[in-house]
Amino acid sequence: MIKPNEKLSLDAIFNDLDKYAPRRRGWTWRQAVPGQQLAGNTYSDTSKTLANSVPLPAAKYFGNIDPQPIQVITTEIASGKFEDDIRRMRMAAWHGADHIMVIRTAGQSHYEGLIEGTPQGVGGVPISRKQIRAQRKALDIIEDEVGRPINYHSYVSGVAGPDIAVMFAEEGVNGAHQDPQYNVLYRNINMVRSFVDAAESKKIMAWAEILQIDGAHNANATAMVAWKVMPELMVQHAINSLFSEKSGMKRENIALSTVPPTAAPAPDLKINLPYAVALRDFFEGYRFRAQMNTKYMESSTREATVTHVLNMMISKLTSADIQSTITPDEGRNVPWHMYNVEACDTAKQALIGMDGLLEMVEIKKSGMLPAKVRELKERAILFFEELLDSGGYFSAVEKGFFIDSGIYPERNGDGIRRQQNGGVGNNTVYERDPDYFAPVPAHFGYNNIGQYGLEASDNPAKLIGGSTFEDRQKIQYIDELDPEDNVNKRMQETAQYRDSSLVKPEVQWLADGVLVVDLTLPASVKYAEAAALEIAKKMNLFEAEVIHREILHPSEGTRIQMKGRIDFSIDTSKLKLPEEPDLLSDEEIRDYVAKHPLTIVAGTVGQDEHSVGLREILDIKHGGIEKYGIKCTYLGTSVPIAKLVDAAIEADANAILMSTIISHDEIHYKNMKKTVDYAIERGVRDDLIIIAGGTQVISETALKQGVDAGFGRGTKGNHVASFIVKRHQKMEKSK
Ligand code: Z97
Repeated sequence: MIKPNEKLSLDAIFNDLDKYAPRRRGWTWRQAVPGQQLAGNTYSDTSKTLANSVPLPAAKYFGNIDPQPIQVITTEIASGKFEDDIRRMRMAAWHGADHIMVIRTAGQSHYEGLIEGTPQGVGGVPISRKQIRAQRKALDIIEDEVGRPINYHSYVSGVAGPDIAVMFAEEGVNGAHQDPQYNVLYRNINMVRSFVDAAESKKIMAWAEILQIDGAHNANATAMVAWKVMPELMVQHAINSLFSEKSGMKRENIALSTVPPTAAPAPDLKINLPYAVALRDFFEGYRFRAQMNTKYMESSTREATVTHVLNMMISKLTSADIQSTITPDEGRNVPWHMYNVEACDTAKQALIGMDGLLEMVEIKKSGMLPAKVRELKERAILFFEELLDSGGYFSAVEKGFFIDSGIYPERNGDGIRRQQNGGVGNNTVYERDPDYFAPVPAHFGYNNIGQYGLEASDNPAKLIGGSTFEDRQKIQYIDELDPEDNVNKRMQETAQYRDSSLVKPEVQWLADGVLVVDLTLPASVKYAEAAALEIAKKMNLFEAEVIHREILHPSEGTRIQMKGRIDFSIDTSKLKLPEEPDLLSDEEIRDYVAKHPLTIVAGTVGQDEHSVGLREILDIKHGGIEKYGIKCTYLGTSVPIAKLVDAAIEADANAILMSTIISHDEIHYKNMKKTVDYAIERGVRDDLIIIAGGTQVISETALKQGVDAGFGRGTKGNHVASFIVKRHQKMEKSK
C-alpha cells in the first residue's frame, strides 16, 4: 500500500496499463454507522471513518476526529491534464470525496467516436480509454489508502454515447450522466438518434450497475431565470427516470440531478425548499444527487460557499443521497486543487454540523410550504399533460416547450427549439433486419437470438465465447495515437519537477508556477485594479490577471485578488528548516506544575511602558502561563532591574520574565546583561531562570547577554511555559 509520505508514481500507473483490469463494477454507497461515538460525541447520520484523511482544522480540539457524513461526496476534477488530476483526486479523497467526476473540458458530445490515447486537443481533454483506465487504477490505490471505495464517474452523451457506455462498463466506471434530453437541447443532436442511443446506453449501464445521473439541472443553469423552470425540471426528470427504468435500470441506480434553482439575495429557502420537497414527493424510490446552484456564482468564494452551505441545508432536510461540491470551481471557472479540497471540506463541515437535524426539526405539513409544493406539482403535471396533448416529447421540443423563461403555464416563446429531422446524426437510425443479431450480453431491442437456437435467458455472447464484457482479452487497448499530443510528451516537460527536490507553486498542474495575491487598496475599483496590475509587474509576476474584486467602500477601499505566474523554482534540498519549537502539551505542563509548583515574577524593564505583550504571555484570558497553574507576580511597567531581581528573591521565584520593546541603542540587550549581572551579584543566578521577551528580541543575541532564553515576535504562553518546565526539570536533575 502507498504510504502517506510517498508520492503516487505516475510511471507505476502507466506501467502495464494495457493489462490492468478494474476490480469491481457498480456503484458503492457509504457504510452507515448509526449512533457512532467519536471523542465523546454521538452522531446520528455518519458513515465509517477513513483510515487516512485530513480532518477539519478545528478537529484538533476534538481529539483529531474526522467524522464522515452519510452522503457520498462528489468532486469534479478535470483540469485538462488528466495526469495532474490524479494527484488532485488523492488530495480530494483525503478530504472526504468518494465520488470523483471527470468533467471533460472538451464537449465530449461533439466527438463522433471513442478517442484513443491521451490527447489534450484544442478544446480540452476528451474521454479516452487510457485516461479512464489510468485514473481508475490510481483510484484503486487511493481507495486502499483512505479505506473507502471511490466511485469514478463521467458522461455518456453525444453520438458516441453507446460506445462510451461500453467502454465505461469494460473499465469499471461506477457512475455516469446519461440523459438524451441533454443531447437534444444543449448539443443539438437529433432527437430520434439521441433516444435510440440512450436506450442502448442505459441497457449497458444497467448491466454494469453504473449509477445514472440525469441532466435536468442543465435547464437551471441555461435558463434566463433559473427558478422559472422548476415545473419543466420535474418533467425532464420524469422523462429520463421512467425511460431509464424501461430500459432495464434499477430504480436505486437512477439518481435525479437536483439543483436549488435560486440563490440569495432571493429568499433562497422559500423557493428552493418547496421545490426539493416536491421532487422527493414525486420521485420516491429514486436517488437524489444534490448539486449546488452555480448559475448565480460570481468570483467570490465566500459567496459561493454560503450558497453551498444553504443548499446543503436543503440536502439535509430532504435527505439527499449524494452531495456535489463544485460551487467555487464552476462559478469562477478555475479548476484548481484548492477549490476541490475546500468544497469537500465545506460539505463535510456543514453536513457533520447538521448531524441529526431531522431528529429535531421536521418539514411542516401545513401552511406556506405544502401549498407551494402542491402548486409546483400542479404546474409540472399540467406541463406534462400539455406535452402529451401536443403530440409527445419530440413535437413539444419542436414547439420550444423547454427552457422557456416563463414559469409554466406562462410561456415567453424563447424556449430552445429543435427539429425532429434536424441536428447532428439526423437520419442515422435504421430498422434492424429480420435476422439481425448482436452477440452481446447487454443490448436494447430486437435481437434475433432464436435463429441460433438461443433462449431468452441465454447470453448471446456465448456464441462467440464471450464479448469484451466477459473476455477482456478482446478489448482493443490502444496506447497513444498522436506522437506529439500525448501524456508522455507532457510529462517530459515537467520531468525535472517530478520526484525531485525542485518545487514551484501550482494551482492545477505540476509546476504551473501560478500564484494568487490578495490585496486591499485604498482606492476605487478601477484604480485598485490598475494599481494591482502595476504591483504585479513590480513583483515580477507574469501574465497577471485580476480574478476577483470586491468593493469594501466605493472610495475607501477595494479588495483585489489576482493571479500571476513566476518562473523560478526552489530547491527544497537546499533549504535550512527553522528549528521547531520544542513544545510540551498543555497537559504535560499542567501535570508538571501540579507536582512542582512554579512561581515567576514579571515586568517590563527600564523605561518601558509597553505591557501588552507581556500581559498576553501571562494572562489566562489569552492562553498565558497562568493557565497552567504557574504563580505569576506582575510588577508592572518600567521596573528597575534591581527591583525585579530582588522581588524574585523575596518570592523565592523560579523565573524572571523581563519584557522590553524599546530597542534604541540596543537598550533591550543591555538590560538583559544588567539583569544577569545583578543576579550573579546577589548570588541567585544558578537558581533563577531569566527569560527575556519582546518584539525586537532575537534569541541568539539574547543568549549572548547571558539570559536563559530570548523570545521574539509570535511567542505564545505555551512556548514560555514549556521552556520554564524543561529548564526547571534540568535544574532539579542536576541538584
Ligand atoms: C454536473 N456540474 O455535475 P459534454 N450529459 C449530461 C450532462 O449534464 C453533461 C454532459 C453530458 C455538472 C456537470 C454539466 N453537465 C457539467 C446529462 C454536463 C457533458 O461532454 O459537455 O457534451 O456533456 O452535473
